[in-house]
Amino acid sequence: MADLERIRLVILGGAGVGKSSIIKRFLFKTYTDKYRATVEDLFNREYDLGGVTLKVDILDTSGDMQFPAMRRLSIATAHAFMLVYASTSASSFHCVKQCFEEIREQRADFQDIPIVIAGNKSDLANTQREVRLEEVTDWVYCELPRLRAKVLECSAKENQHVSDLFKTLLSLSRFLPVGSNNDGTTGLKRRSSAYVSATSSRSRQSVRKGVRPTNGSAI
Ligand SMILES: Nc1nc2c(ncn2[C@@H]2O[C@H](COP(=O)(O)OP(=O)(O)O)[C@@H](O)[C@H]2O)c(=O)[nH]1
Ligand SMILES: [Mg+2]
Repeated sequence: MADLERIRLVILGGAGVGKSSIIKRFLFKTYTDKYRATVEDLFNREYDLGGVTLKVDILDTSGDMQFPAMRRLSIATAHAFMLVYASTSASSFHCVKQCFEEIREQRADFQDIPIVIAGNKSDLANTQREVRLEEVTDWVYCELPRLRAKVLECSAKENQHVSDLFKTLLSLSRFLPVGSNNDGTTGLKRRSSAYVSATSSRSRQSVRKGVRPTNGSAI
């Protein structure tokens, strides 16, 4: 029987930055311009990594602070985070910094947790940009140099770099070969410490099961 690995990705960031759109683009290849606020949604997918079944849970969160208990639980149980801002909104980058502070406060192992910072709405950046990519990379690499973190710009609307966000998270989590990221880590080597500490946690949210990829290579 194949070995089973499990990873829980938690998506955080301000309201309206495109967290749900990124997930829907990635899992269901759909996109809508309509906005519907999220409370919390859990999706899951399984991938066959050649003898190892990788179960990926993706937790979509609300962008506001109305549900502090849910938020604390989501941070406590994450193996990896995607922090999303919109390149068109300076305040949304500020919100990402706040999310990171929450992670730092709650997780003693924060330096070991894979984090991808996603600058969404890059399709609007030519005309409406408020956050420069260098500003974000400076923040990550100067202020938080030892973190397992990467920054990527993306567009859920135009499907740019959306799957790269998830590939990078799994690479940083050591589940996929890092390939061109060239950061010295190697693939399928070991779990993050966060993985071990949260393995037995159970989700209390409603679960929407994603369709199992037939070729196991959607990521
Ligand atoms: N132009 C543009 N709009 C986007 C993009 N991603 C999401 N949106 C829009 O931004 C709004 C908020 O998206 P949503 O995914 O619900 O944000 P969330 O609150 O972070 O989950 C919606 O109207 C989306 O259609 C994108 O990449 N480009
Ligand atoms: Mg949402």
